[in-house]
Amino acid sequence: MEDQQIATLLTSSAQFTPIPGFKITYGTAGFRANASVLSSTVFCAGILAALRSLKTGKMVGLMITASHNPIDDNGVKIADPSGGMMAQTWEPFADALVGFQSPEELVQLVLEFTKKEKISFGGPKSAVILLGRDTRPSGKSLLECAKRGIASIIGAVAINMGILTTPQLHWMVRCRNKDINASEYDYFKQLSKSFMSLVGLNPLKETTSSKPNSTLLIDAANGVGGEKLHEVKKSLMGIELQVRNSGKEGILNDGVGADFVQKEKVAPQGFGPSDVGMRCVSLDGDADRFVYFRVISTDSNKIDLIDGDKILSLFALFIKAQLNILQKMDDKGAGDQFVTRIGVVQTAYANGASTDYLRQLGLEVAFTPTGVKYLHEKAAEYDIGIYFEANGHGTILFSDTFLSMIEARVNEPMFSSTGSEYERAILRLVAVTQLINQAVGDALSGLLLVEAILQYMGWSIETWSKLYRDLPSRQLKIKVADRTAVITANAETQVVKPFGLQKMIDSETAKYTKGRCFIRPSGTEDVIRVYAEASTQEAVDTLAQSVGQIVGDILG
Ligand code: G16
Repeated sequence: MEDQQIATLLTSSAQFTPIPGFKITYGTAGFRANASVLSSTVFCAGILAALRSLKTGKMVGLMITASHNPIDDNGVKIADPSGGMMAQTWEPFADALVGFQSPEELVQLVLEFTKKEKISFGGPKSAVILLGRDTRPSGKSLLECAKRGIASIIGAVAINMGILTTPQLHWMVRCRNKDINASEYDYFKQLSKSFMSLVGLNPLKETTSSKPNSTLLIDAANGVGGEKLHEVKKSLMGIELQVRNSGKEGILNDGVGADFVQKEKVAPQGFGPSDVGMRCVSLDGDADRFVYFRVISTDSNKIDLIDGDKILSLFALFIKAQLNILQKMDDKGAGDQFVTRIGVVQTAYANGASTDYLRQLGLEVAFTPTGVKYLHEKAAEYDIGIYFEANGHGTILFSDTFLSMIEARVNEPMFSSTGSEYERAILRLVAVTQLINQAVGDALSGLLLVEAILQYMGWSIETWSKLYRDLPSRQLKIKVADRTAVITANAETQVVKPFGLQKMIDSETAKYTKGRCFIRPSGTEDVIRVYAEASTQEAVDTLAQSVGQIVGDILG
């Protein structure tokens, strides 16, 4: 068997040797680069996915996307059987594999790794990989490269799920490994069913004056989210989704989308002064992130941004409110205490005001480096873990213990689904566990949860926005000769290398009231990112500019 496997790998890899000198690593969210140089990388990712499936004995996912990056870029990432990101312990092998210089070297890398990981070829279980891609023009041909990589592992099976959002693919992998039906139809059905049941459990408001506007304007970044939202819309009631930038109006992520709106803090194309007073949301290119905004000026594109930190705060408030109802009833002898450890997870990009607010709510706040793979892992340590990056990437995780606890309550003989506020609080939590995508951040399910909660609270977008006041902040991207020259520590808040750079950043930051500033190499774009906060917008703009200048001077 091994001889046959070696021969297959030698033949297939001979057609995919990497471009000499091209270096790529498994970054914040998989491999990403200009699509024209990715064939060999995606071929290797196919092999990697097949090996991962053989190792775990379960289905894995392979998604072709570069999410928020420009249209000419593309990328590939692997979803583990849980639906989460590939185990980080496999990243060094992934990096070595894509750097192979000859078919013989690739075979050697695969043999060494499979020996170390005790993966055997030709065993009773074969590898199964679910494939998905977003709407990028390069996606179709890159998917073929992935299939060729998968076919290089004898017996591995690729199932093409077609054009999907990234979270849809992660969700499908998670569900199928639990023997739950997971077609695209099932995904849409679950979203609409859980949304409608959540909204149906809202307290009846006596007046209509506090009801939020039922129309939501959506910027779909000219990406895959647009066409999927048209499907979601078909089965929803009580909310009107008006989708713009759904693909034909412009270029993917160009002046549109969550990344643009969050970084530039202006309305995306297709939105403007005529939208003043409306609640708006912006997705990114593969619909795994979302931020809300409202246009605030009748003569400019200025917006009030409601970012991932405020989405996190809204989710945390709602969940806490439900748990409070349960605990109050438990205190009156309604059953065992609900002992629930809630944790929220943020990154250094979280606005300082949001962290203060969450702590005032009595929540435990943890920090990790940028990248869903880190936040997700941390959030999974709690009974209820809510994680969000300021850029709108996040979700809520519920532990198995918590899920069994609420399930047990629902199954109590006296439980009535039309009953008390206690019972309705339980059912709301059940609906949230079904609506939110627990595999990964998902703009479609996330925005429906926001909408349901705003209806529950009877809040307008302004009320939500006023939960706390963001400290003025600014983000910049600096092009440098080699971004890997920057090494950071302490959840990316301190530069360790180049030596001396952190001292310069510190002395610049010290000049500003409430100043905070850090830099880090992006894991998805070829840039160094600068983030700054200070007490006024003017001050923070100057701070970011001067640190950007220092970075440019030192790193060239
Ligand atoms: C990806 C990751 C996010 C990360 C973002 C930016 O998002 O999934 O966790 O925040 O990249 O990363 P970096 O600052 O390293 O470039 P997406 O939406 O592009 O997949």
